[in-house]
Amino acid sequence: MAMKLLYAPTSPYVRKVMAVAHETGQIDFIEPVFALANPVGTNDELNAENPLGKIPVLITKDGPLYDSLVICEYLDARTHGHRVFPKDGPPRWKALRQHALADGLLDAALLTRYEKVSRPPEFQWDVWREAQLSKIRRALAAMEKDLPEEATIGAIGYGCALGYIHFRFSDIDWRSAHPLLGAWFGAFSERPSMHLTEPREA
Ligand SMILES: N[C@@H](CCC(=O)N[C@@H](CS)C(=O)NCC(=O)O)C(=O)O
Repeated sequence: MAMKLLYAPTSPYVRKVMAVAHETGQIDFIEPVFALANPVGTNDELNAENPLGKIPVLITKDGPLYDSLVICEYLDARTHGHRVFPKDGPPRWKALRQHALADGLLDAALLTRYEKVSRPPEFQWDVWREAQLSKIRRALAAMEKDLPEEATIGAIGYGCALGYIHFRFSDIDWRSAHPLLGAWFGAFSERPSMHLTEPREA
């Protein structure tokens, strides 16, 4: 039976879940249901499933699951197909570290975007924005030196984070500064799990 996924087509965290559903052969079990998630808005239906008011949320027979990493691990645990979380040892910690780096980049990118689109101009603070952009720049430099070799949760995290920078921060020319990462991203974006989940405006 299909599970509802509270989602938006622009969310990079949702994309990660969808990509894992593709990679693990479970996309047909996911029923995406649009949910408006806004840090200064209220969506009572979303809040009832996730008190934090954030997407993605996967509605399973055992109740709602959040956040994106938990949902990805849930999907990974129940697949009989390709797994994206290495079972143990150094490959597991490498993949989880890479995922954390990519997710941290996304957190900084979302905070930067919310500062611009959700906060009234008189409350915006350049120092804040610049500090978040510095995190993004440092993360990109670290990613250039730590490229994933397999299609792990780390690689999917990288793909979704770089895809979001491409989508929302096209003024950041990270590809010239980080050519190896750019080449890696170009090749990884060819995977069906990536090109079938590219972000688009709702
Ligand atoms: N750590 C969470 C982050 C999820 C998140 O921030 N999602 C955004 C949409 S891209 C959201 O729901 N924002 C609404 C809010 O911050 O209240 C996860 O990995 O699922």
